[in-house]
Amino acid sequence: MSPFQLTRTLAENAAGAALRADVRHGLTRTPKELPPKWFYDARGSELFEEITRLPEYYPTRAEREIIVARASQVAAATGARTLVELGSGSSEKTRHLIDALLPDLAAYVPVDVSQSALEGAGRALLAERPGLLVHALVADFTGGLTLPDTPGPRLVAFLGGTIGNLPPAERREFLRAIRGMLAPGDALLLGTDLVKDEATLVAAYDDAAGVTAAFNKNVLAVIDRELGADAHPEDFDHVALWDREHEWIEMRLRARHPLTVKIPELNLVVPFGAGEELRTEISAKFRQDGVRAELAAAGLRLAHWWTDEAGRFALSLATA
Ligand code: AVJ
Repeated sequence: MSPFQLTRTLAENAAGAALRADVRHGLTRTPKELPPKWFYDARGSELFEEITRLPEYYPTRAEREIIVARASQVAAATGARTLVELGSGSSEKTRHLIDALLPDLAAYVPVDVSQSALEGAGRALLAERPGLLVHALVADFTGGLTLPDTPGPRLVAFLGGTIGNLPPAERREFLRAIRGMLAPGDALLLGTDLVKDEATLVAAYDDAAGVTAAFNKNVLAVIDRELGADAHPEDFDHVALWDREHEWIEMRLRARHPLTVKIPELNLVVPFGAGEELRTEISAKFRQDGVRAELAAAGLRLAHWWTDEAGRFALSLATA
């Protein structure tokens, strides 16, 4: 058996159909809204990698610090033989986890919607870790997953704070779906960004170099390319704000003047008033009590809570 396998549970055209549905729904409602997953074409993924290196964007460095410090404790607590990573992207932080789980680790199962990201990361990893089975899944994991038949116990990792992109009701559903994938003795490793002072949070989503602004506007380029639309990035301003009631960051695109966006593939003309905003992302920030309660509501028990030295970000280990 080849040490690299790839299973696609996402139809080639599923992404296209989902984009059309999201754009039609999100741009014909008030207020206008698009889900953040459409940022991540090749250019958007590159811009996100650039964001993770910005001085203002602390979450990636903070989470890496925790993983490096705690990987051996994760290994001891879980004894995992299969590591499943949801939204694996470049798998960069996961390497530390994999190295701590070896030699018991039999399989690494990265799950992502991007086949190219999976192939690149999977092959790079294999070159360095011969003997490890990498079974990549091209899948949309938001509705739960059928996992390949690899040895337990399993550790499911969902890192980066990406769970914060889901509004509370979707988070509930998502955690329940993860719970449904776990057998007794399996565990979830969850990364969450933490509530902190507003200036630090806003700067992380509105950097001085304008990389996050370019990332935000990239969703317009995706719509233009995929749906033949005529949105112009220069007609919009990047907005990042802290919603203190919901304790989340919102990113928006604000029309600089009255304009229309034509979307021929949807037979749609979308008017924007001057200053009208399109919400493109929420990124929720958490507290320990909230994480514990959300896990418990899904039938998961918080077993470990680790933060970086500065207390900016948390890694939770939960058991089924
Ligand atoms: C990768 C989803 C965790 O919400 O902080 C970075 C994406 N958006 N800058 C986040 C993002 C703007 C990021 N996540």
